[in-house]
Amino acid sequence: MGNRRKFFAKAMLGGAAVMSGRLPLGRRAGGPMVRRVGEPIVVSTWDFGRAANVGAWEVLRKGGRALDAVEQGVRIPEADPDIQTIGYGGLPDRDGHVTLDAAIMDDKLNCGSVMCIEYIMHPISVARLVMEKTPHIILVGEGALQFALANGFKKQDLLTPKSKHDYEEWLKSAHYQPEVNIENRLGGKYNHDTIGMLALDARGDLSGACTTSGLAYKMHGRVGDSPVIGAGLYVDNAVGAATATGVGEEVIRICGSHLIVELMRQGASPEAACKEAVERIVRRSPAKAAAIQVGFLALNKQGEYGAWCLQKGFSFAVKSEKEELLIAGKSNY
Ligand code: SD4
Repeated sequence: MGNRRKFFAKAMLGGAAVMSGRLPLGRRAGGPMVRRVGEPIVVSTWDFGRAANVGAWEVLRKGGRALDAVEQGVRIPEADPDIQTIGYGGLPDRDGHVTLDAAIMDDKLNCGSVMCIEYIMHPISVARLVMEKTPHIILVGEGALQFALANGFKKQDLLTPKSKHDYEEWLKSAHYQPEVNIENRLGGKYNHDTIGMLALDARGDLSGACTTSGLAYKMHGRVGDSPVIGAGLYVDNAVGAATATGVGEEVIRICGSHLIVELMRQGASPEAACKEAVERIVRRSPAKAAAIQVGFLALNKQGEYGAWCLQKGFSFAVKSEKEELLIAGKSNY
């Protein structure tokens, strides 16, 4: 069996016990071993997380900060024109604007985010500057763009010919319905969505980053969960970190990432905490939950990681000194 298939198989095996509901919160469902302090690790959402993790690892392996690692890591998919869900090449909103959301959070509850920013390839770096250079946490739209330009970012057209073409095709029916794994159906090179990345550095400090072009063909001005601190991303250096992907409205409703960190604080494993967050979404509306995708990924202070999602098809990538994995997220459906 190839490595990739082996890892997927392992993930599915571990899932059987959890899905049967026999494990209460706080018990570990198999999962990776606890690592020693000083062993860095990075985890991130979807297949494109593998390439992003390599960028983050360059920082971590030299003893760099988790904060620098997550920024460097997610800049890789932000700059990739073939990824139609993040940064340059992202699919536009229904009016043809590529609007980006991003958030970053460090080990001291410092955080920064930009919402609905246009023309800037690396919103994550703007979010970091909001965190470090302003008394604020969030800048939106035109104000975020002005701030970026004043700080030396270049204004660029982010709509690639491929995304323009797909948008024009979509305009023919202009039917708006967030679909499960929609980008896969649109024939994108990568199967989905937002990158959320969480890292633990050699000092034992955690940070996280989350960046996206949001749901394709959303209403102009719509902001998802990704730049909302506590929804798409949350980091508490005493406990752990979590991030989200999928239909952001459902993640915001339950303050998904913050919820997961609080569940880990009470003793839940990363996977069990992610599963409980998904189940809150299901409990609210089983019918709706069956038709959308949401996935959560978490990393705790000990370097243990776990994920859970609504639908099959979510993957997450892991990189440490010892491991380089792509793992299938366990799911409800
Ligand atoms: C959003 N959570 O804007 C993001 C996008 C995403 O699957 O991950 N879609 O709602």
